[in-house]
Amino acid sequence: MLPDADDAITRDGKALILAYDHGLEHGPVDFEPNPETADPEAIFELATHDAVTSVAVQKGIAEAYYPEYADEVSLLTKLNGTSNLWMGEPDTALNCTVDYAAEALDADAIGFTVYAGANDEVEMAEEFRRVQEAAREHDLSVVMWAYPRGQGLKNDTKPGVISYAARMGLELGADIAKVKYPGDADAMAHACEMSGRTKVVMSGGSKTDDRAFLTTIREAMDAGADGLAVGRNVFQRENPQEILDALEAVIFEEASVDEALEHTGAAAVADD
Ligand code: FBP
Repeated sequence: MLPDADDAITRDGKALILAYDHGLEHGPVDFEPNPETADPEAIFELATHDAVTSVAVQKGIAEAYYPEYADEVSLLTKLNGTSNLWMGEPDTALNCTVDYAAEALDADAIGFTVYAGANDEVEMAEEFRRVQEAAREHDLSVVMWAYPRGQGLKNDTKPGVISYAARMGLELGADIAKVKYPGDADAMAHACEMSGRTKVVMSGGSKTDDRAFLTTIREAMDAGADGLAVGRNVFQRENPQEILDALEAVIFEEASVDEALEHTGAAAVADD
C-alpha cells in the first residue's frame, strides 16, 4: 500500500465500513428483519453517523442515492459481486469500472472481492491487478474482500486460512483487507501480523446479540485489527443508531464491552 492511501475512508487510522451490498449478494431476504432498510436512503442516513468512515454499495445504489450525501459520507464503491442465485463455483462479476467509480460516482474508494481457492482465482486476481493499478491512478483507496472460498476449502474461517487471506491483501496491494473473524484473538493477531502495512478489518457476519457482537469486535481490535466492515449486525437491529454509538466507543474510543453496552438497551436489561 501507499502511505496514507486509505485516509479518505479512515478516522484516526481506523475504519468502520457500513456494508450494504446485501441486496445483490444475499437478496431482499436480508431486509426482512427491518423492512425499512430495503430503502437505501435509510442506510445513507445511518452512514452520516460519526462512527461510519465509509458506506460500501454497488454502482446502481451509488448512482441513485449518493449525490445527496456526497458532502457527508465517504463512498466505497464495490466493483464486483454476485447474486445468491448463482449456483456455480464462487465467482464474481465486475459490475463497475474504476474510471466510472472515480469519475461518474465520485467514489473515495473501491472494494473488490477475491475468492482465493476458487476455480477462477487466477482470473479474479488478474482483474484485481487491473483494478488496483487503476485505483492508484485515481487516488482511490483499495479494499479487498479477502474471502477464501471454493470446493477445496471446507472451513473458510480456519486461522491459517484467515491469515492467508490477510496476507494476500498485502501481497496484491490492497490498502485494507476485509476478513472473517478466525474464532479467537490469537488467530486474529496472527492475521493482522501477516497483513503487514495493509490494514485489516473484520467482517461483521450474521446478526448476533449486542454483547456477543461487541465482545468479538473488542477482541479483534485488541488483537490489532483496524476496524470493522459491517452490514447485518447494524441494519438488522431494531435500533441501528444505538449499535453505531456502541461501535464508535469500541473502535475509536477504546471502550470496554460493558462501557459500550451503555449505548444499547442490552446493558439495562442485564442490570435488571
Ligand atoms: P455482513 O456484516 O452483513 O456480514 O456484511 C459484510 C459482507 O461482506 C457484505 O459486504 C456482503 O454482502 C456479505 O458480507 C457477504 O457475506 P457472505 O458472502 O459471507 O454471505
